[in-house]
Amino acid sequence: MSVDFQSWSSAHLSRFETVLGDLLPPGDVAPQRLHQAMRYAVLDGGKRVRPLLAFAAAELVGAELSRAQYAAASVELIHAYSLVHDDMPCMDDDVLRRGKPTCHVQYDEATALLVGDSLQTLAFQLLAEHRLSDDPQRQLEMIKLLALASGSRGMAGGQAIDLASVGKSLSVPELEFMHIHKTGALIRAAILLGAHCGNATAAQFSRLDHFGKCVGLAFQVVDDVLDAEADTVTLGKTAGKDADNDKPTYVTLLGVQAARSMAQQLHQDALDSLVEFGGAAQRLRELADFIVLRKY
Ligand code: GRG
Repeated sequence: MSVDFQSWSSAHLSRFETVLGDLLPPGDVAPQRLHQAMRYAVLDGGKRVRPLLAFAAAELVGAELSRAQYAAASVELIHAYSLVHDDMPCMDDDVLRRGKPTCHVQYDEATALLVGDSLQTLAFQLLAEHRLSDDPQRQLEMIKLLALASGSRGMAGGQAIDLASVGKSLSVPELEFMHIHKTGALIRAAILLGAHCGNATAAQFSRLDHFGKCVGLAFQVVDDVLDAEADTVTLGKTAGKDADNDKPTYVTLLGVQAARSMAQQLHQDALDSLVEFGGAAQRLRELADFIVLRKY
């Protein structure tokens, strides 16, 4: 590994910002307001954890960056759409996201709805129109993978359970089911899509799949702890929302200490699944560390 994690991620993030800017419709092209709002929702914000996971998985299996960038962008566009819709009054009703006013506050509700719709379809357009694999069948699998991870059997389904669980007490397995879908599915998809851009073997896929499941759930457990413990300025979104909304979380169910221990256990399981990759999986290890140790 010739460069440290900080330099590796900074280089990727700065290049990726340009890629996203080029892939999004220009703000001066009609319908201008919608295109400007799409750019507002996607550009210049967020930790970009999912794209970094896609790049790390792609590099691990020798995929070309020129292909992996579309896989990374497709996942980030789905993620951005989910945040825009989640913040709307009909869902979480929030005013702050990524340190700035939420999309419906900055624009209006109808525009925010269309922003989410348009980002979602753009994500699939990218996977369909760029060559991501030499094997067309594999590329179709990628489209299906993202669809399953985003839809009612993935993120949107997890969101539906989340909305229905307000004011209710869930068991730990029920909470886990919700979070594996709402948050975990897209994180897992980012890793697998990155790996699909190269020539990962079935055994490698299975290890990466397990890694993705562990870090996906760990991400949410840490998110629950941060929502309870961090402040709004650090998070760039309203802190304490889960308690305010009377939502079951790992913190309300288990307490902060047990939630932290659970995140540590998932972290260890994630690292264990990378052992056979040796040093080649260093970036994924570092991203797992970031996900669990992050402060925002
Ligand atoms: C509306 C279909 C639909 C789904 C929404 C992602 C989601 C589902 C809701 C977001 C609410 C939330 C706080 C989820 C918990 C974990 C999560 C996805 C946090 C946000 O992701 P980060 O921290 O955000 O990666 P940035 O801004 O860094 O990209």
